[in-house]
Amino acid sequence: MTPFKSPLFFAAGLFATALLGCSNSQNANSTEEKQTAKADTSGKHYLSQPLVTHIYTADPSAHVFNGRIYIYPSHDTATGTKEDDLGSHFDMRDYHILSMDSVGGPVTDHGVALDIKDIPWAGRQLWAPDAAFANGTYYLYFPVKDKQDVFRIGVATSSKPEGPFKPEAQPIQGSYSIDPCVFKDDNGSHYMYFGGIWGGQLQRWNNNRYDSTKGNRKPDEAAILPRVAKLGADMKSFAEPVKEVQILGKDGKPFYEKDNDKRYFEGPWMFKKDGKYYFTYSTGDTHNLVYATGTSPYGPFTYQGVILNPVEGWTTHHSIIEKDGKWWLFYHDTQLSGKTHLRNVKVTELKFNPDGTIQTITPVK
Ligand code: FUB
Repeated sequence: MTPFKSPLFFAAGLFATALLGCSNSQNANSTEEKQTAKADTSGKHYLSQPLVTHIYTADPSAHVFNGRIYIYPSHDTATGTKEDDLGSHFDMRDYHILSMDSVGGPVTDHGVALDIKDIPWAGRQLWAPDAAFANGTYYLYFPVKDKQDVFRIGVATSSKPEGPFKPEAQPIQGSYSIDPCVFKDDNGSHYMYFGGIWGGQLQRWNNNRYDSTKGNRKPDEAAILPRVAKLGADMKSFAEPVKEVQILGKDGKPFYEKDNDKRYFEGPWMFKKDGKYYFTYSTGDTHNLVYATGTSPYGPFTYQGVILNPVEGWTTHHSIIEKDGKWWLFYHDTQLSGKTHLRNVKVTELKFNPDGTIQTITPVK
């Protein structure tokens, strides 16, 4: 996660849409949130428009449950927390889940699904969540700093996809850092991918041990890798020690930190198409959403290319689902606010070439 000094952040203008018929006006909880709908005077062409405008939302993890699309986003809020290079201004305190029958249809905001005050071990900063369904139960996975200010990943359960969710008393044992993505393979096994560098603290973890003094890697050092662990049948524990996910360049060699237009930063997602595993992620400080492919959920994955060119705002984060024979990319930008920590989720179609490669999308012109 993100320093606030980036050129993209400062360049972001103020633009918004006045007419976004699909949003629900409930639950806006700050003056700033209520003032989001402004006329778009930027002259820019956005590929798509925010899914809701009454609250700020980011990091959309989309799933199809019972034939309906559910989106599990972060709920960005203007709490007034001072900006810093570790992303303290991303000071989110609850989750709202959104849903819609199909892309382009009305979007429902189901209200607060989980509040930080109800998570016994949480300190601050509820970041990008994900969800899964198994055992007749919906599971919400969420990163939050514990009371020692170390990011851990928690789990909460509900009988409904939209919640409300009840959190477990402790984080998942052995979990750390941010951005959980839970993938269900064809054989029913679930895997959690996670990790984010800089504000997400992944650089402090080596061999699953925490060292608060470890800083970011130097340009000629090996790039930090995302992590994976198979989930236990209870969906609340890891069934194995956390492993690194190898990402290789097309030359078969691992990336260095200086390969920052391709190396992993944060925001993992996994999907499977035509028997191939697609591991997708954000390159962070170069603002690309990229993908790598492999033949096992553990990797190694070979870098293939860019899915989404940089959006407005410093962060970029996504998910990919198939619904009714089409593939959809959920992402965010800062169209409504022009502020890097007050984002809005969007969706656009994702297209594949016959050989399985992905057509690069440009989100704003
Ligand atoms: O929303 C907070 C953080 O910003 C997420 O965890 C990252 O992926 C980035 O989008």
